[in-house]
Amino acid sequence: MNIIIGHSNMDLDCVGSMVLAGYLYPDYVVIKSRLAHPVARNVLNLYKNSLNFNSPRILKGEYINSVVIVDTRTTNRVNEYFEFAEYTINDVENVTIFDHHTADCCDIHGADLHSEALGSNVAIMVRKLIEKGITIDPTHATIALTGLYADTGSFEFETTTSHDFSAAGWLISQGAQVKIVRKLLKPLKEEAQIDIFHIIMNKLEVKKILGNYVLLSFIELEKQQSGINAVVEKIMDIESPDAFFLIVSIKKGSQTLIIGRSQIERINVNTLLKTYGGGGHSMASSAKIKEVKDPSFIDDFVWHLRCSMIPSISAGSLMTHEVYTINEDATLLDASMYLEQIHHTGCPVVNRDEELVGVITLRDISKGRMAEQMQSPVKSYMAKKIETFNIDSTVREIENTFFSKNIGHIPVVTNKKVVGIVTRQDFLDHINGSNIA
Ligand SMILES: [Mn+2]
Repeated sequence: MNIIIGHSNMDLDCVGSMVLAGYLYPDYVVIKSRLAHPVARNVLNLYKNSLNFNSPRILKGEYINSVVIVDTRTTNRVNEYFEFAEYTINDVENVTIFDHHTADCCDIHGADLHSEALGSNVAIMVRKLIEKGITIDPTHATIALTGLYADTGSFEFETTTSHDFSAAGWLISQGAQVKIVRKLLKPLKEEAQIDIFHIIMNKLEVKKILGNYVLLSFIELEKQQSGINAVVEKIMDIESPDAFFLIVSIKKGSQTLIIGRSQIERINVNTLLKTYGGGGHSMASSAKIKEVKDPSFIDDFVWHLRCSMIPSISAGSLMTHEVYTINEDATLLDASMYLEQIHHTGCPVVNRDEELVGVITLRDISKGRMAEQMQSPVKSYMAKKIETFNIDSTVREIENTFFSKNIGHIPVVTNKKVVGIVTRQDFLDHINGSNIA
């Protein structure tokens, strides 16, 4: 027998990839995991008739010749499928893998690995279908597109590539319906999810860890609840932290679940949760600890983050060190000539002790010119209430300032002295990635 499998606890991208693998290997039997994410389960139920997914039970006593694996490359995520077989994945002769978890190490020996760092695994499958000139059924295109949306966060995750967009285009050309995708993705349908949402929100803790804005929540449940991932997504949407960790202590089966989400490349939740035996993506990962933790665990966990996280970029690393300042007693005429000489539209003003006292701009000077006051000192026309950063101001604080205030450059101050300046352009260069230290 030849089979197609995904990973345990199938998600939408996994289901979509399995469906598409069925077109690449039409005579293979698709085997489903016993576990599926709630949103994936909805899709499995709704499309039961057009999905020919089989239980792993049918493998009992069968000899498996070839296996196609999608959306994972690790043994422990496929072991479940071999429960009924008398051997493991590493005993199978022909293994072909299509997987986008390029950061994971492939421990399935001798496998033919098709690995591409795309936002969704579905996009890898679509590329293979296009190469082979295979067309697909509109319903299957919709299911695949749903997986693609899920794993790219509707194209908003940083891992999204141009191939994900192209693959989405191709799926739509095959008849995929975006309006159905939207319905299938919609989280928080069930009352229980809304309850959990409120429990998590009530326990939300905000921590600034090495300049990163991290949210944490520790909750205790009697038994495992489905649909928590969707709740986590919702909270990411609403709160928009750099990262969010939900710790769920579950009495029944004595276990603790840690779910991690990140929206910036610097915080790799997959690496951070590896310590607890976790697995997943750099942006979404989870770990299961086989004991019930009490709320004090959150302190241990924060300590772990403090030791392992990459510090956020701060004003100190973004700023331009060379700063032109002018003395508060200089005249407006001096200041106008000085600004022209340094090609700036404004600069910080300092007192005799080199301490920052204000900012003077060409606009302030022109007010003085209109009042024929060009011999007046800078200090009588400068802005005295000014925005400043300190060396440790985080990118998030810098972003907030540039988003909310119409200011082009902001002095960085240590002990009242100007040590640098962060300009709008410095910030734009940073978010474009050209200035990431
Ligand atoms: Mn995936």
